[in-house]
Amino acid sequence: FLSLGFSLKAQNYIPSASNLKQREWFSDARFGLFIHWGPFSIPGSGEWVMNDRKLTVHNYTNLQDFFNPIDFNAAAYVSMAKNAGMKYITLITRHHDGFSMWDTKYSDFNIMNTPYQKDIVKMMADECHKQGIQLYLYYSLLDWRREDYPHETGRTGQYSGRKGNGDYASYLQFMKNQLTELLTNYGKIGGVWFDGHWDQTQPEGSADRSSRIDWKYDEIYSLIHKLQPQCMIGNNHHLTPFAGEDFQMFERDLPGENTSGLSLQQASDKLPLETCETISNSWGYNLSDTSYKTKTQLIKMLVKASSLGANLLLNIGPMPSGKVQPEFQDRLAAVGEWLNIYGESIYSTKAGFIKPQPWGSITQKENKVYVHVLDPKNSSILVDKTPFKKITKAYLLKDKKPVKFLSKNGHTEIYTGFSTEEIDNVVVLEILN
Ligand code: FHN
Repeated sequence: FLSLGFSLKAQNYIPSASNLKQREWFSDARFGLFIHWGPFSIPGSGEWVMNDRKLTVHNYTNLQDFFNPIDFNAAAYVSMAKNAGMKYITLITRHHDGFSMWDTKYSDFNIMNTPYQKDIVKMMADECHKQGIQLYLYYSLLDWRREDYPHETGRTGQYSGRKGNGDYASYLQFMKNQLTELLTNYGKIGGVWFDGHWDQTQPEGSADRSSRIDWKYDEIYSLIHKLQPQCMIGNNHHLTPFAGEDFQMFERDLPGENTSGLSLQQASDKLPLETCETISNSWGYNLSDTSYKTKTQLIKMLVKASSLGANLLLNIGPMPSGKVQPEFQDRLAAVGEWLNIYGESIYSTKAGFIKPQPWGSITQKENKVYVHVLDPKNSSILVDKTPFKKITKAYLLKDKKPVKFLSKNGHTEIYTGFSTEEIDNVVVLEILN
């Protein structure tokens, strides 16, 4: 039957104190690493290879025998993220192909049955806890292998050769069992990142966005919040957040923009926001995708996300061996170097009092307004409707060099002479409210 995908019981959700604290931590963190990696990386055609190449379950399962990521080093991954200035990692634990990256009792299609035989989630969790970075877990609601997933109503995974009509009660129990493992055996988890709800809805853009199945999110969400009350729940359903969710994500778009056609929903003014994007164009390792975003593009994206009050979750698709290609490593390191100087204007900031402008955007915290001049074409920048009484000081964040300004009747003009070489000329305005 048709349903929005959640039941009314979930409406009664009251986040715990630890959950509210975790939300605050998350909003302050601003920058995270998304990792799309698993046996789907082997063919080098992205994480949708099973569906795109119309592979049957029988044939796809062979990949399990080849997954042996001998170059994977959890400590190096976590250090790489930390050096990039990232505060959390969102790891694929199970993507749509149904492969589990941990030692699970509930599916044979898992990392322990590969030649590698080591629990990747455990290694990452241990290392994250050791190095003081938080771990979020991506978990697909959609499954292209299991017969009990309602594949007959799903929009994808139609070439798998599965029999039957699905059995959601059984599939739901399977997901609950796996989520219980993930939230019991790996220490503190910052959040769970669900994906795949859209498989059961009408295509993006259609008026009817209801779900063909009742996912019973109230049961899934309350289980998670019971096991780890602080654990934040986000669901990439591309819709207005459902009751029981703790953050809202936007895929390949900044909140309020809809260039990818996936983000028609309004940004919540109550929940923390996150926007996810990839460094190249693919999420999973893709041999033919060399469209790497430049460090300038990545930094501007991070600045714009922050100025809209959102985190940036930036993705890499490691190679099948576990090696992270130098194009990703270099760009992450470059953003980290930039954050070493400009981090103050990103971490723990709030959305700017105006939306991004052609010249750049604004972030703010306490008595400081950070004016990010990303495109200094004109000789001065006009900031309209400034909601403070007075500017007591204006200077460049980089070297504290004073910046000339004129502030009158709620309009502030900042005289530039800014460098066009700089990715972002950050002007700090110290203000009196
Ligand atoms: O189908 C997935 C895709 O492979 C990837 O994981 C992205 C990440 O946001 N989410 C889905 C598409 O909405």
